[in-house]
Amino acid sequence: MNETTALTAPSIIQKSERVAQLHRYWQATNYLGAAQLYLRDNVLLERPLQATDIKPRLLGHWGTQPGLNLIYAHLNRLIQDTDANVLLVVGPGHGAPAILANLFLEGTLGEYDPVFEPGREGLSNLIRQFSWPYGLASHLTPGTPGQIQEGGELGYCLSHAFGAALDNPDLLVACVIGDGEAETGPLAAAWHSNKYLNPATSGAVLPILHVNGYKLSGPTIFGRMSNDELTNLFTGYGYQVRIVGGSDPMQVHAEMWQAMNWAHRKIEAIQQNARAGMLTEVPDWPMLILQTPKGWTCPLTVDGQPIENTFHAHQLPVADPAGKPSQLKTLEGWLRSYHPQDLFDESGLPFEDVIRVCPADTRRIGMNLHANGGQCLVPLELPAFADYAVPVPSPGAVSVEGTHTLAVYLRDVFQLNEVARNFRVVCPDETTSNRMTPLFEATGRAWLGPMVETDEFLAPDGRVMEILSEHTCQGWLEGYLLTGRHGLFGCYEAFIPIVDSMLNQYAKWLKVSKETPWRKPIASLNYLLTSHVWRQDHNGYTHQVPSFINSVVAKKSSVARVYLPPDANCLLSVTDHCLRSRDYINLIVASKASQAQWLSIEAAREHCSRGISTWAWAGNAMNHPPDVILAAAGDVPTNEVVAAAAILNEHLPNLRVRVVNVVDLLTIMSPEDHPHGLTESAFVELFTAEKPVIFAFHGYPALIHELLHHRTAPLRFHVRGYMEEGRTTTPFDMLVLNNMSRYQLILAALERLDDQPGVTALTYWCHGRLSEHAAYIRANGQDMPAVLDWR
Ligand SMILES: Cc1ncc(C[n+]2csc(CCOP(=O)(O)OP(=O)(O)O)c2C)c(N)n1
Ligand SMILES: [Mg+2]
Repeated sequence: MNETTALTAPSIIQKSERVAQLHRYWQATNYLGAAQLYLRDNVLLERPLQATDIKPRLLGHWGTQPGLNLIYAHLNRLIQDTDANVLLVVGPGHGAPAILANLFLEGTLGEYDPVFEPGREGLSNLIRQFSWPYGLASHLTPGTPGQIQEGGELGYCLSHAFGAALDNPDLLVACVIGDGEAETGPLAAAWHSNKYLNPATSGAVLPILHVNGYKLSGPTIFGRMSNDELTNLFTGYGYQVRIVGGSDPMQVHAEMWQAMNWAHRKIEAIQQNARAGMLTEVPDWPMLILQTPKGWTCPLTVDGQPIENTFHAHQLPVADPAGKPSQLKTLEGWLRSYHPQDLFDESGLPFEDVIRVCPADTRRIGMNLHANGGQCLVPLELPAFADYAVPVPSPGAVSVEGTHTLAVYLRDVFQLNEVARNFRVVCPDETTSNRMTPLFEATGRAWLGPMVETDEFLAPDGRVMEILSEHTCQGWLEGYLLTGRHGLFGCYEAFIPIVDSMLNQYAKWLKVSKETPWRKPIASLNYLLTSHVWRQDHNGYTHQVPSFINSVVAKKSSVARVYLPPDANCLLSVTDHCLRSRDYINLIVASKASQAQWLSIEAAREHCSRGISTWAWAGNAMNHPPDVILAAAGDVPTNEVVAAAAILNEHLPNLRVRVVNVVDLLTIMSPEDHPHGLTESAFVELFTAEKPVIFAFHGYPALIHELLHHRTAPLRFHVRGYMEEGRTTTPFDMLVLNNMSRYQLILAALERLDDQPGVTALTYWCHGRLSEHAAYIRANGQDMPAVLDWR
């Protein structure tokens, strides 16, 4: 659409009149934003401002607000003129009062919560409830209509925006990035998302870098770069850059109006070209850089100190209006500078022309369907996982690479959902290494950049998203899930803690979403961690980090789930379950190495649905009470426990050993602590009330003690796991180094048994084996045959 048609679209009002209206709207949002920070009464300044009108606790941020309001106003105008379907992602989520002010004026806030309906009462509620205990939060939250991120922790808006745009061809995701935020590593990496977004099949992202010059108490790097430097940098990233800047509102409005039209036209041209089959390279998507003063329109100085356009404007330009009469006057002058009486009538409603820039109905930003992703969720069509089963004639009879088996199943998930286009895998370039190459029989690796003959599996429309940035992988997937689609994050176990902090924020989002009545359930965030701590044959100590389990377990029990499938059939069952689940963070840890298989697919289904069960075939207690219990959680620990039980049975046939396997880790927690926790009676049925339990765990042993805290007689649980002992060595030596080899598990059991014939001999035998192992690997460079050939 060109400028002329844009002008005639909604009405015949002259552009200058519309700019004036847009400005009045901006003034109204600025007024409401500032008022939210300070006022508990006299919200429209109908009488002189008094100290008692000021909130007792002043919280919140002003500095980012005028820029956010300006962007929102101009997006509204663009939507009116083009009918664009705009999802707004706001990096500086600390500017919540600005976004709330816009949602209030467009009416959506009141539609979600009648307490904020337009009118005097709603307006008072908005202003009073901001930052009030149990009122509106000082950051964006899942309770904010139209939003898919809180922005509390900075750095993720751009990857979220790209994740939201994927496979949403009609969506325009406008993304406001703070200039401080743009200094973060995750944000810096996310610029490259343009190499993955196919304009033929996906929507567009319009990045708007909000250069107000300052972060919290210092200048920003971007704020002190010249326009040439900025243009060169972002041109190098592949964007067409347009800079809008100034401190004269009317000039900025005029430039921003044009810039928005320019960006929209560029986006349309890129999409039309690609959709006509003419995509040949990474499109040069438009981006805007908005340079306006931090805290724009607040007092220039307060008590002689410069405020506007300095870092002092970040939070509260006027720090103590209730305590200092001079500051009360300054605040009143500032608030009155917006002329609230000219913006709102006596009933507290905005004058009609003030909100004429707001789009109608579902085009309002607060009403964007995709922001409440559960509303657009189409369940995945999943193949019957049993069709992919590994035949297991008897426990341990065959060995396979579990992730390869799973990849064949996931390949068909891609195929079955090819038309719905609602499933993606993200991964920091490890899909092949993780033995998941079968995925590429169904789809490619997304890639719009240049390709050479020796590349493998690259495709402009690939659904496996590989970038060596765990942050970007996580951000894309979050954006994709939050807008109602499905996915899986495949990652080396050692490097997933890079996104630990993103996990924290996402878990908080999910918890609060579940408590927000209008948020519909979305597909769970599924992690598949392979290449795990116990099988780092060629990477060694740096790649041995099982700490992500601790991170997930620490999250609210309503969202955290941890699965340690002991073999490929269990991995299939668990993954099928996770892909069907909603609103959880599912952590699956499974080795990519070839491993013994234990359960038939029927037995795997049964075991996984219980989450924990006795493996009668692996022990010898049958229906009798056991003398000792060997428990395992994790594929490698399972192998050791099964081996230890077999050796015990061979050497001490009268000793009753029970083997318990844990696939759903949190079943061992008490039901008061986690919804998956077994009842105490079921727990005692498995572990007895007093017998010793030797527990081999995939991760750090202290975690199991923590999880068992409320269980019957927890001190009889003796946990072995990773103790930060590692190096480049054999797989079995890793177990020995960490005291979790079969021989050490047996020794741990024997220590806790009453003396009985054979115990001393077996103790000597185990020590002998350990000495033999130490000598053997040093001499031969691999594990001894007794271990390698054991079935
Ligand atoms: C990752 C992260 N580090 C630090 C902070 C603390 N913090 C909150 S706001 C802010 C400054 C943000 O500056 P900018 O992105 O430029 O936003 P604006 O100027 O628009 O307020 C900082 C450092 C944070 N929220 N997230
Ligand atoms: Mg800034």
